[in-house]
Amino acid sequence: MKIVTYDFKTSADKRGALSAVEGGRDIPFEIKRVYYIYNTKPDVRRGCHAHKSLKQVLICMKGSCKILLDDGRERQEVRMNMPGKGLFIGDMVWREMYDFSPDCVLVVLASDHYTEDDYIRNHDDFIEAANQSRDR
Ligand code: T46
Repeated sequence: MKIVTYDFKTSADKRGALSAVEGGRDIPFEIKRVYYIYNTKPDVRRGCHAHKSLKQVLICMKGSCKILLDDGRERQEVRMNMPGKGLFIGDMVWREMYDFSPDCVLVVLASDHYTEDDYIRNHDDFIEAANQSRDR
């Protein structure tokens, strides 16, 4: 599985750092929703689902966490700890987020509004759907 990441334009000087993310330029979809995950408790695992059509870019604004990506054939772990970097997660990719540092703030840019209908929350159902979409 090819892991796609983006390095956002970052300006750092003696005052600190500023990273910029521009819709229509830096993100491969129109951003329709932004949400953020924070105050995560120790030893929790979030995500554990795939999306039928949603595409997202995850940015770890503060702290660190790990993301497991599973396309039904391969699984890869990505460590997130740089606010100037984005991780693309396409449709039909199972994701799990874990090992959150207590200060972790994970911002997500999403290609569509929230709807529970887009989630596949059972891993066996995901494998079946991933195999079917590959056979098509
Ligand atoms: C994803 C990973 C990276 C909303 O009301 N609006 C929203 O936009 C979202 C994302 C969630 N919610 C509600 C639904 C649940 O009652 O917030 C609650 C927690 O959501 P969930 O358990 O799905 O959160 P995570 O961290 O397991 O997964 C989230 C996203 O849902 C998911 O799309 O890819 O972050």
